[in-house]
Amino acid sequence: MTKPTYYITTPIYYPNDKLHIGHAYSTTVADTLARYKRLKGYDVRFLTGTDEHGQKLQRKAEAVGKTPQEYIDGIVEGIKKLWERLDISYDDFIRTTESRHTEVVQKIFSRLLEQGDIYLDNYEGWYCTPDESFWTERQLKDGKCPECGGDVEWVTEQSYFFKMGKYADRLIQYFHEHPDFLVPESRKHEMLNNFLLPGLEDLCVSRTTFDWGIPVRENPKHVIYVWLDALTNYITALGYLSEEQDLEERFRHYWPADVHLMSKEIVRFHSIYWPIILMALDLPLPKQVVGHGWLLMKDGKMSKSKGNVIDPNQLIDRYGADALRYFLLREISFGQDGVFTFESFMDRLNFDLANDLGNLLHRSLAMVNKFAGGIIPGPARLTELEDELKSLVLSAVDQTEESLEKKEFSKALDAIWQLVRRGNRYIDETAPWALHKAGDGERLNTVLYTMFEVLRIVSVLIQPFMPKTSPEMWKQMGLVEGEATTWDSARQFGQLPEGLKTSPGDPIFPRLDVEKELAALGVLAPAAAEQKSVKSAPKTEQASQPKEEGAGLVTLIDIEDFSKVELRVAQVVSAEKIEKADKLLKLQLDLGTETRQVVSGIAKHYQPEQLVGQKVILVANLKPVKLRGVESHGMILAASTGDQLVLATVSGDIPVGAKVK
Ligand code: ME8
Repeated sequence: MTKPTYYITTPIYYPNDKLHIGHAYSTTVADTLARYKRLKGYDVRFLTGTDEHGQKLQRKAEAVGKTPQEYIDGIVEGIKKLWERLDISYDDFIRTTESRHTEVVQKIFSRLLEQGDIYLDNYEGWYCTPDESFWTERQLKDGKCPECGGDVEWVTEQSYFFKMGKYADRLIQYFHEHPDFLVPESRKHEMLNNFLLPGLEDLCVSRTTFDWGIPVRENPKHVIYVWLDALTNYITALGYLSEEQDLEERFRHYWPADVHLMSKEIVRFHSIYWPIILMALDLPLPKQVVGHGWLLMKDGKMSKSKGNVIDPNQLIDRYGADALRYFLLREISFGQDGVFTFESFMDRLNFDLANDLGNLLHRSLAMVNKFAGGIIPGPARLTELEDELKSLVLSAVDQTEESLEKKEFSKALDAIWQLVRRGNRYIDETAPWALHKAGDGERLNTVLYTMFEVLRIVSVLIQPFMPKTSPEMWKQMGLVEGEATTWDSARQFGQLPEGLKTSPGDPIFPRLDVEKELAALGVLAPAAAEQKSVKSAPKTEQASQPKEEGAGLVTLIDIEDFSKVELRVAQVVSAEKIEKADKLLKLQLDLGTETRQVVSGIAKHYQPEQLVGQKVILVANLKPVKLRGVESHGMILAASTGDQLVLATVSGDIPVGAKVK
């Protein structure tokens, strides 16, 4: 049986500088999808590359006294190295200066010229060099480029133009007939309302004011302007119009693309100009264009001039590729903008990776070593507890797949982490040390086996996200790749072979001292970090001193203290009473990127069914605690006086996960 194909692309990045974590984000997302589809049995083609022409690059190279090609070659080497370090499993890396691209772009241009889609005219308008974009007077914002806010130049020159308007109606119809063509939905409305429906202007596709580009064969003083050159990489890399028959066949095999991935600022080029170019070439359109959000810093978008650019290499050097991949995929709600802070990065590493996953592996290894000579025993009789775990496994696999299909990476990881956390609780509940002491060997064997079976299933499910961690876990568990590590094996509880000889290694994710790390990364000066840790010592003592309510003593805090508290809007998905705790309710809250369990002392004031659907305010960064044996991760806010208590709820149309400030 032939495998279904899956062709996924990232943008081809400008090699004018080293790439930052924003670029790493797009590429990691594409890689995760490519890996997932491969595991699901698809014939995957994953393309990335570099967009090497244009005035910006030419100027940059001149500024450092190099030829454009010399300059670019150095940067591209660094980009390829970065992708290798980040375990990006691309099948092809296209460079637009390669002849397999330039020659085909010339053929495409000639064909479009011949069939009258491209014509020669004069151009006058505002041009933004960094963005390689033309703007009309009306589109400028305070005389500056509306995209990057930079200076624009008035340009008058002879140019070739593409008749975009000719295909606009067909494209509008295509948008309507293919509701999944452009996601998220909001970007579709923006494209229709801002560009397609008001009427498309023809697109300038050649320039004469610089020569670092692909010459127009019919008129070589023109070079092909960057978007026609850049977008066509998605077909030239496959072998479109190649004279080699197997390459042309490869093109027919994989085209149309399943997903073109990028962030929102270039959605216009991919969802309007690119489909129109394809229509003019009589080629099928890509199945989906996906425009994700931006990774921002606290002070806005990353930019060299602000000096807030984060080099992914710096994080990989210190924490490994999987830590960075996990953070990017887990922290950002796909499609929306997300803010990178070192603090949130450290928190994810400490809580999710060290405390949850790392801990589950290492305590399991330590126990099998202590109680079973390092050999994973076979299970005896399974009890209700193991049956419950089995059904959680199935729902975790379902949810992971469903979320990956919808590109909801954070939700997929949340589903896997529910299993990781349940695994840790299983150990607490079954207390293998007590079983050992009591000499209950049968039950102990079942528990030890089950712990490792959960670990095996987790290791299988995290493969697309964290490709180095899975094999490392297998190594320490004594599992050979291919043996109970296929994607489908995650659904089959009990596949872990008995008698595996474990070999514990270093902790997969050691716990970090946040302040030391921040100092090492240059976020905090070392002296300040030291002072901070000294100062923070008595804090717990202070906190433990009882404070009298209403005693009239108000502690003043500054805005920095307040900003440590992360308040978010969360929606109650379910609520239930907790046995033998008449004041407590157990709530499941939807935070957009994850589901949180919170125990709240409101049972005397609210019936569970009253709460479902309410949008409440959650203190999201409280350390998890157990209340009457039930884990609570966060606290919801309420106003109270005497016997009265009213929950702080949010009215109005605000999405879950929104910050309360
Ligand atoms: O636009 N957050 O190249 P480029 C998230 N050559 N993603 C980000 C990001 C951020 N802060 N910054 C960059 C180009 N990206 C053209 C593309 S395609 C035919 C030609 C990612 O080097 C994101 O995917 O400016 C964005 O679309 C891309 O890098 C822009 O890369």
